[in-house]
Amino acid sequence: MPATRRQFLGLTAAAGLSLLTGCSGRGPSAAGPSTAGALRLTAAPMRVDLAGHAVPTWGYGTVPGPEIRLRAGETLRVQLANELPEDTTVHWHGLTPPNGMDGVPGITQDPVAPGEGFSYEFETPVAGSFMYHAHVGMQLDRGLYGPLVVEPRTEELAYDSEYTLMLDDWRDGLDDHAGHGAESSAGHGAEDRAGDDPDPVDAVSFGGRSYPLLLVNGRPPEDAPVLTARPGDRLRLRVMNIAADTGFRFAVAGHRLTVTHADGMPVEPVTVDALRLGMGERYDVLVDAAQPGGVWQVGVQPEGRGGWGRALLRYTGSEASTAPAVAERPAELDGRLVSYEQLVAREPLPLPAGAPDRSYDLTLSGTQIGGQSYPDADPLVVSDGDWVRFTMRNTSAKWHPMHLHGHHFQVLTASGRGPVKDTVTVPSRGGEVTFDFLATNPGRWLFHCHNHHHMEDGMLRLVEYEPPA
Ligand SMILES: [Cu+2]
Repeated sequence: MPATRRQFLGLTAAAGLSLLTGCSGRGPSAAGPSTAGALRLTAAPMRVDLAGHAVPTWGYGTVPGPEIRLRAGETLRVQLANELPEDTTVHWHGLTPPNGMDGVPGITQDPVAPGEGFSYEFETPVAGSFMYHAHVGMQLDRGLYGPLVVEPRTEELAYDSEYTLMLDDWRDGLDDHAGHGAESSAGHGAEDRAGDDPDPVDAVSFGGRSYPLLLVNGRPPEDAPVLTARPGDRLRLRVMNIAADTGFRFAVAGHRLTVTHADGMPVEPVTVDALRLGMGERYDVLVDAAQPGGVWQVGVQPEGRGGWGRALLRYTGSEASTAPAVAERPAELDGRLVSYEQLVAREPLPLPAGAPDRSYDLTLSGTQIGGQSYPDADPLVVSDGDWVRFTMRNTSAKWHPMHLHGHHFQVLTASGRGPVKDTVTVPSRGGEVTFDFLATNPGRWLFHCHNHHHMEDGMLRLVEYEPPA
């Protein structure tokens, strides 16, 4: 294994590496209490520097929070300390822990009160690019999120360095900074309801609230994070959408993207010009630094609203090169977009032959799932061992990224081997997506839209395992 691959150049890694536990490859210690060596994650009020404006927010010390990185089969141990003035929990987005570790207040655990703590501990057998975030009310809309990477025991991909890029929409703490880089298609307080807004028919829109800033790794476009590459290097980018209300298009000027993982799960490599990520979705891509040098725009464009986010790809030896203008838009954003139909799972779910044991047809309408809004909603009942199929048809005007806790599902595509994911975006105005999963993780799990405003408005159902007969 080349040494360079071990140099994790994640832009959040400086904070993360010093906090890493259990990443030595030696495995968890057999002796001592389980909290020994636990990563301490403190949720507290803080300030984040947005291009020179220090604005108040809540976070885990930095925005994003420290990168948590471990290897497949190791045990995640996080000691959460709550120094916020209200309850909190941590959810491990995309991981499939036992139900009691899933971090959903009132469903899988008691909320963690101010001044209290909670120990999260579970094995992480599946490698991938994941995220952690608070799961109480709109806390995610602040800075309470971070990246979580589980490395495989044996890395099959060859690359020289890697970066994690977390894309976010931001308004926290900006109330006193009106006009600070603000550009929004909706006025402040122009709160929409999914499904009855005036979007043009062909618009791709994931939300409608006002977000003055779009951040990449906690930084606005005027203070863009920088990825560096030597000519000829191959970079791995883990691109994650942690926004509350914004779907993004993502491209690197002058470079193409080879998709290797969807929501952390491996797919047959597909080379595209741009990604589209609904909230909660992640893609791993390889980027060949095939240009002779220069500084290149990594463009992050919100779907269906104004605003702009970016990072920069800088070739070493190009320090004197002029950086692209802040708003320079890569032409690749209009190129070939990744689609679920193009993606073929390298490790499909072991679905049996025949037909699903249970099927649910769920219309997404407004902020209802199957005609019901939580908490006035029936659980979607499954039995341990079931092969379950969800078919979603979206009749609203918003695109809805639907996220299932505790399970990976397989998206049904023409190939019969669609990508294995945990969040899937259902297009608006008649868009339809079907996925299958195996009910092998008993408990009560959330199935919800990852637009947190939609979720707060009730776009959530519980998937509940029947008690064993
Ligand atoms: Cu939604």
